[in-house]
Amino acid sequence: MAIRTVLGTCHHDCPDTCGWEVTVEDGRAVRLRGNPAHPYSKGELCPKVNRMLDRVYSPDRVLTPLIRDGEKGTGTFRPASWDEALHLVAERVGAAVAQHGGETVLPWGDAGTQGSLMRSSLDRRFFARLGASRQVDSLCGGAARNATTSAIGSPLTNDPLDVRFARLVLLWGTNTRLTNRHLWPFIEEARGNGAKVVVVDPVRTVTADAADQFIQPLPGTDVAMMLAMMHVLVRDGLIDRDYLDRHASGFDELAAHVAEWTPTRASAICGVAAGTIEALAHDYGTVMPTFIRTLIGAEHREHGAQFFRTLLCLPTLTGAWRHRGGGLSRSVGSYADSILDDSFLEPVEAGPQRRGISMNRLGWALTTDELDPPVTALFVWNGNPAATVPEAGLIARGLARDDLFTVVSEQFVTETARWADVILPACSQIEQDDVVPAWGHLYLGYNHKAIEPMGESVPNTELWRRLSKAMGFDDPALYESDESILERLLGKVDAHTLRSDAVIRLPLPEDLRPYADGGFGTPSGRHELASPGLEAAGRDRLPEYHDAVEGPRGPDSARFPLVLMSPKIHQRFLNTSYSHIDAHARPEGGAYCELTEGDAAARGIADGDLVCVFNDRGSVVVPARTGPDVRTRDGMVIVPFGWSWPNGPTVNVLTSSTPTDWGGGVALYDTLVEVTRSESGAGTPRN
Ligand SMILES: Nc1nc2c(c(=O)[nH]1)N[C@H]1C(S)=C(S)[C@@H](COP(=O)(O)OP(=O)(O)OC[C@H]3O[C@@H](n4cnc5c(=O)[nH]c(N)nc54)[C@H](O)[C@@H]3O)O[C@H]1N2
Ligand SMILES: Nc1nc2c(c(=O)[nH]1)N[C@H]1C(S)=C(S)[C@@H](COP(=O)(O)OP(=O)(O)OC[C@H]3O[C@@H](n4cnc5c(=O)[nH]c(N)nc54)[C@H](O)[C@@H]3O)O[C@H]1N2
Ligand code: SF4
Ligand SMILES: [Mo]
Repeated sequence: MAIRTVLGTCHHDCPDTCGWEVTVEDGRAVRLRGNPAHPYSKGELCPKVNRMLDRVYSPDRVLTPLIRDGEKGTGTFRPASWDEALHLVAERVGAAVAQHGGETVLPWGDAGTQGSLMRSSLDRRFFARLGASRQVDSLCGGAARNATTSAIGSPLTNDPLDVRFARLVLLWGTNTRLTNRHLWPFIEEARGNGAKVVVVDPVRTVTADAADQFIQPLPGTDVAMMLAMMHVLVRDGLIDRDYLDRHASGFDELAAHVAEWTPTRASAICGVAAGTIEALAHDYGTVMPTFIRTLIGAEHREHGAQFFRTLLCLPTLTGAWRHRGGGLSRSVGSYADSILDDSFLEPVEAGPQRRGISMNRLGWALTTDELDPPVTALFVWNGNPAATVPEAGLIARGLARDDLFTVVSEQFVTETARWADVILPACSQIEQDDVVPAWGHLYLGYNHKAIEPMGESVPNTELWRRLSKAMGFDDPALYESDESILERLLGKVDAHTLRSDAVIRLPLPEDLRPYADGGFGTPSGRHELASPGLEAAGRDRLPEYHDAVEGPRGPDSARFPLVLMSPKIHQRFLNTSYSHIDAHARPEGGAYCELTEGDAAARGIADGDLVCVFNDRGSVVVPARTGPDVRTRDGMVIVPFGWSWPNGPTVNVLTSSTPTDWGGGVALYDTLVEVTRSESGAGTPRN
């Protein structure tokens, strides 16, 4: 029997980018476990990926091309050969382009795999050659990156692993123990050395349960709390004058502004006691070093950019950037971006720029009559937008259009693939080579193919090559090999060690404190606390609190008085991935609506009752969860994100697609709903 061990790297859209090893016996993967030599994940994976082989060998895998063989959306398909499927795609897409022009084609791809080759490479050239519309904006990360770059001139922040040197850790809008679980041991290490861990989150998460202190503001109100913290820091002289003099500007203006923001004023907005805000500010201003960790959650808000911009002021006021274990850390993907330069994959645009369509407004794009040309051909890969993008009811209505031709590259018949005209089978990560940058640490992973592609599935790069050929395109750049792309991508790293160990640290200093001695990326090199640049761009010159329109004080709050939080909360799902696999879905127990006893009693709802959660966009019907230990607070309900066909309702039929304040992101957590008891029936999208 031939037994091999193959090193690889997890591809999921997760900050941890763990290293794994696959044991292969006679060509079949029999075991997948953590690579103990990986310096960050240290041999541990997670409850999702520990069982990934169930997914690889699932009887539900799509293993041949499938062509629709019934009404759209019914999930009725027949197997076909690649030749037949590609021929159909070329014919239908060719006709759409001939009738409407290339921009009638809309690409929609996300981070279902984070590998550089499979996430986004030849697709860019393929769609440029087609003259397709460009996919713009981001469901994840874009708002925070824009905000950080606008505020301090660069997307870069501190190495998350430096949290181990901290004495005060603020986990602000991140659910570390669930979403970034391999960082938790580094936080425990800090704790072992005496650090205090504070969680700030509107939801009492599993991370909050493990913290020394939990602060639960009303959703979307953190900026008021941060302004009041700055009020206390300035009032009580807990600031680093020397750092401010040398590396910031606009301090006096900011100080005058926050003088108005007493903890009492902020408390009335954020629902956190004034004394709690005072004490937190005191801790922040006196303990050293203080490390703020944040990720994605708080960007999904109407004022998501303002959150990041304001938070970044705190370490500048106290000079916390100076210290190892101080400062602020969010996604660190931009470090890898600057080292794996993939700009060679961007084709030079001939002629006028192709129009951009926001990936966050897919429902609008598929149903509006404002677009000329209309979208009549859609390609989806690396994502499940019918379940993961807000206004899912509108998306379903768009996908149902007879005059829309939809191609989905997938491993499974997802909620989105169910609407396809053609499904093309995609490899799983253990069936393909790739290099995988991380956004939760500074290591780069290599993924060696462990088994041959299952059935007729292909890696995404091969998909784009086949589509190019079917369309009759002859530019050689469309057919560049994986080896050639990898060689160009890896020019600045030790590719030999990367391949042999499957992990290397990015070539960056061990002690990475980007702003220890100033050096902000602004034109002045200073952190412009009062920002002329932002003002010129039509943004607030100073950090400001704004109510959300779709928030508790917005115009619709009388009809829909409850804020809906729809966070990732499941141990066994990764966004919607795995939610359709029974072995993962069953232990998660089903979707639900969690609400406080007060909000439940006011509506005559008891624990376990079936309830309808609704707004003008749609509704879902799920059991209520209530009791003394709920994770929410009055005025806020939780319906978890992650469920999708066939095991659960898509919460995104309810969520808002309002863009975030400075663009690029989407405010899906600023959504208002009402909840009533429901005697029966399934929810319906109203769009
Ligand atoms: N098990 C599991 N792990 C995952 C995922 C998964 O689906 N399942 N998804 C992965 C992906 S794609 C991502 S982007 C990361 C995300 O990682 P995180 O950003 O850590 O996770 P989120 O749940 O998006 O948001 C974190 C927290 O932000 C809180 N939040 C929302 N609004 C506000 C606010 O206004 N103020 C404050 N203070 N907090 C707020 C939410 O309640 C939530 O608990 O997780 C990754 N890891
Ligand atoms: N209500 C609500 N909505 C949210 C969020 C939330 O917290 N609440 N979170 C948002 C966030 S942060 C994110 S990142 C998005 C995630 O949204 P999506 O990216 O749409 O997430 P997934 O459901 O994980 O879909 C990934 C798909 O890619 C497929 N895939 C994996 N590998 C490959 C491959 O190699 N090739 C191809 N062709 N396909 C592959 C998988 O089978 C899977 O179906 O959702 C967002 N939507
Ligand atoms: S999903 Fe995240 S935590 Fe799980 S193995 Fe992959 S990278 Fe690690
Ligand atoms: Mo994400």
